Amino acid sequence: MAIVDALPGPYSFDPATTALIVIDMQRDFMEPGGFGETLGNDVAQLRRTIEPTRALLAAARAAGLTIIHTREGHRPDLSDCPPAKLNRGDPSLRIGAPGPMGRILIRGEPGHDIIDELAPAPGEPVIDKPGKGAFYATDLGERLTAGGIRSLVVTGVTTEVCVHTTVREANDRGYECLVLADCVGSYFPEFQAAGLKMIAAQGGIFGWVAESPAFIAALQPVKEPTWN
Ligand code: C5J
Repeated sequence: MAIVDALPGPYSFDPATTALIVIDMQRDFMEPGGFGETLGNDVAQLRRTIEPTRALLAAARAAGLTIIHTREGHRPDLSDCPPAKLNRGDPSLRIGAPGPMGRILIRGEPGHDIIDELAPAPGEPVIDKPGKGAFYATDLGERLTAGGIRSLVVTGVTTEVCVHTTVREANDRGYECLVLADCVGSYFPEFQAAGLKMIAAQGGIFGWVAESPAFIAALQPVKEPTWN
């Protein structure tokens, strides 16, 4: 077992049964003109996560860790986007409207894809999800079960929305989750701080929190890669 210095205490994991999940590092959230900005957010707040996540991906690939990427988005006919989501808030461009990077949050459009810096490597699964959580209406759970995965290292954006929802879903399903603080980002610094605190509070009510260099230092090569 590898051990990471984390909050609320040491996080133990077996690299052979651990997956790195990179949540929604898409242009629509990370770059000007996308969904995040249409909601009035400053995308610059998220960009500090890119370099640490790039280093993390390189280390995880070198160790043979299972790596899974997710993207939030919808079918072109919006049949998987509930009206409650479509009509929520007061964005300058709604989901499905044409923007500078194509239709907002629609699968197949440039804005929906993962930023070039963190592009998935060949063979790394990309899970398309219509909701905030990566388990809802996807085959993530089945894939993890098939791969014998029991621990999840979670990164991505945004901390209090899709990262939190996924960690909560995973926690209820029995996964041991480690969230890497420098590799998750929020448009709101106060939500970033509170979101991380909420995970590790009460003895790790949802999981553990650590910095990516501590995780990388603890990472050992997977002897027998599971399924990617
Ligand atoms: C949001 C996400 N914030 N990936 N999505 O709408 O967190």
